[in-house]
Amino acid sequence: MTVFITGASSGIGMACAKKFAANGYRLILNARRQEPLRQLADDLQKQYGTQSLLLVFDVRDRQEAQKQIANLPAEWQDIDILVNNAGLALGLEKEYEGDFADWDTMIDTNVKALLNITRFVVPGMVARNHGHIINIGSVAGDAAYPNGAVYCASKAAVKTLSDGLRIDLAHTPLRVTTIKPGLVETNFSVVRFHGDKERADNVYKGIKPLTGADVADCVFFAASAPEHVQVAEILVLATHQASGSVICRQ
Ligand code: NDP
Ligand code: 8X3
Repeated sequence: MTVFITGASSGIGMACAKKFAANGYRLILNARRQEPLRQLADDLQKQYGTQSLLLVFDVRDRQEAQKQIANLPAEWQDIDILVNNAGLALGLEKEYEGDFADWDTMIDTNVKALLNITRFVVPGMVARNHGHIINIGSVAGDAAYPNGAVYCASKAAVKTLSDGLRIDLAHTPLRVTTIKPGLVETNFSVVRFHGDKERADNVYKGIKPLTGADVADCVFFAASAPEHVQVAEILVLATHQASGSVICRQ
C-alpha cells in the first residue's frame, strides 16, 4: 500500500509518515525542503525497512505538481491514500489590516494547491476504483476566530472541497475524510509569526496541546477503517480547548 503525504518535512505530515511506515506502508513524501525528507526516509528505512520516494516541489506550482505526479516511476503510480497536509497560517491580524502577500500564500497553499494535488492524483484512483483522500482541515474552518479570518476561511474551504469531492465520488468506492485538529504543537506557529519563536511558544503556554502523533493516529484510524466505513470528519481538540476561540489555560 502506498500513501502520498504532502508537507511531510515537519509536524503533522512527518508524524503521519511515521505512523504509516510503522504499519507497513510505502511512502511518497513531498515538501519544499529536501534534507528533512531525506533524513526522515533514512530513519524509517532503518527502523521499519520502509521504501520512500521523495517528491521535492512546491505544491503551489501547478505545472511542477503535474509533471512530478505524471512522471512517477511505474511502481509508484498506484497511490492508495493521499494525505493533503501541506499548509500554513501567516500572520494574526484584523481582516482590514492584513498583509496581502500573507493572504495570497495562505490561499494559494491551503486551497489552490490542495486542489492541484487532488486534481492530479484522484483520476488514477477513480480509474483503479480504489483510494482514500484525507484532507487536513482545522477547527479554524468551523468558525472564524479573532484576527484569523483568512486562515479560517482557507480551512473552511478545505472542509467544503472535501464535502464536494465526497459527493462527486459517491458512486465509487473511494473515500474522503477531513481531519480538523485544534492546537497542535509543531512548527505551525513559528511559521505563522514569521520565525518569532517566543511568540510561537506563547500559543502553547498553559495548555497541553495535541502532538503531530495524536493527529496522525486520527488520520490512520480513518485510513484503516473497513472499506464500507467512510469517516467523513474528525474534529480533534486538546482537552482544554473547546472551539477555535475558547481555550482554557491553567
Ligand atoms: P508545520 O509548519 O510543522 O508543517 C507544515 C508542512 O507543510 C511542512 O512540511 C512544510 O514543508 C509544508 N509546506 C508548507 N508550504 C508548502 C508548499 N508550498 N509546498 C510543499 N510543502 C509545503 O505545520 P503543521 O504540521 O502544524 O501543519 C500541517 C497542516 O496541519 C497544515 O495544513 C495546517 O494548516 C494544519 N493544521 C495545523 C494545526 C496546528 O495547530 N499545528 C491545527 C490544525 C490544522 P516545507 O517548508 O519543507 O515545504
Ligand atoms: C491550526 C489551529 O487554532 O491555531 O489550524 O488555528 S489554530
